[in-house]
Amino acid sequence: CQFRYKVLRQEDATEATRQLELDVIAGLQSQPKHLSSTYFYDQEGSALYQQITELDEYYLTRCEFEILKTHGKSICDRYFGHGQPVNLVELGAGDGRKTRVLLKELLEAQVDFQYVPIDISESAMKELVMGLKSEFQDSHLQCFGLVGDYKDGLQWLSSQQHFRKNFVLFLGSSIGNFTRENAIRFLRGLAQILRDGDELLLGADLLKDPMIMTRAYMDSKQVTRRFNLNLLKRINRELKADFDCNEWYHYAFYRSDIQAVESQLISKVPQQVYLGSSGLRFSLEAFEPIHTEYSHKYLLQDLKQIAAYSGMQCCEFLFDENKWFVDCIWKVDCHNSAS
Ligand code: AVJ
Repeated sequence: CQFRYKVLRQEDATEATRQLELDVIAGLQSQPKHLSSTYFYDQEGSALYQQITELDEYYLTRCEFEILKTHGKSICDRYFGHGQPVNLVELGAGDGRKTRVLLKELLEAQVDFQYVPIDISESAMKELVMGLKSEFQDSHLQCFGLVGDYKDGLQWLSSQQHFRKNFVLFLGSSIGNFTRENAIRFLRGLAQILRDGDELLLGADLLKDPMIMTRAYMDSKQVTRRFNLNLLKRINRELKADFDCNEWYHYAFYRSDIQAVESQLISKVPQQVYLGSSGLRFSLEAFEPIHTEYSHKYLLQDLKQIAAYSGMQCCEFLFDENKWFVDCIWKVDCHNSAS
C-alpha cells in the first residue's frame, strides 16, 4: 500500500500515563508551578491546535504557507532530484497541510521520494494518511507515517540505511517550545544522525511587534484558551484529577527578557486539586499561575548562532512578504561534526 503508518514503541498506555503522572507531580510541586506543553497534543488538543492554525490572529501558519508556496519550486529544484531517492521526514507533522504544497512540487518534478510524517497523535496520523490517500490516490506518492515522539523519530532516522538522502522538515516554529539550550541540544542530536548531503528545513517565528505576537496566543475566539485548558482536562481524565476548568484564566504575554510568549493558566480562586491516581493534593492560591508553554521568537542572528552551535551550516533563509516568519535551510556542517 502506498499510504500507511506504523506505531513506533507499541504505545504502552500505562507507561505513558506513568510518565505524565511523574511530570505533573513534579510540575505542581515546583514553585512556580508548571506543566509541559508536550502534553497538549492528545486527540482533542491536536484538533484544537488545528483550529488555532486557522485563526486570524495566529499568523504563523499562514506565513509559512506563503513561504512554501512562493519558494516550493526552488526548494525542490535546489535540494531534490539528482536521481537520488529521498526520505522527506517531517517531525511533528500534524495535519500536514503546509507540507502538501511541497509534496505537489516534488510529484510534479517526478522526484523519487517517500514522505515520512512523524506525529505523537495516532488520531492525527490516521487523519493525515487518509487525507493524503484521498487527495493523492492517483499519484506516485508514497507515504510511510510513524506515530511517536521526536525521540522515536530520531531513533528511526538513525536506524535507516543511507542509500536515501534525508530532507527533514521541522515546521511551524515547533522549535520555539524548547529553551534555547534544549533547542541546541536537540538540533545537535539531529545533526549527529544526519549525513553529508542531508538537509533540515527549520521554521522559526521572528521577532515583531509584541502585540501581534501576544494576540496570536490570546485569540478573540478563545480557541487558545480551550487548547491551554485541555491540558487540565487531560490530567483529569488520565490521572483521575478534579481540576475545575471554570476556575482558570488563560493568559499569554510577551517576555522581552527571554524573547518568548509565555502561556499560563491562572487560578481565579484559592483551590485544592486532588490527583486521584497518586492520592496527592495540591493547593493553589488565588491568582497563582501554572506555566504551560514558552513560544520563543527569533532574530536571524540568533538562528545563525543556533545553527553554528548545533553543528549545522545555514544554506538559506526563506521569508514571507512581511518577514514575520522564516524557513531556514541548514545542512550538516561536516567540519564541525567531525570535531
Ligand atoms: C505548535 C509550538 C508552534 O507555540 O506557536 C499555538 C503551539 N500554542 N498556540 C506555538 C501553540 C498556543 C505552537 N507550536
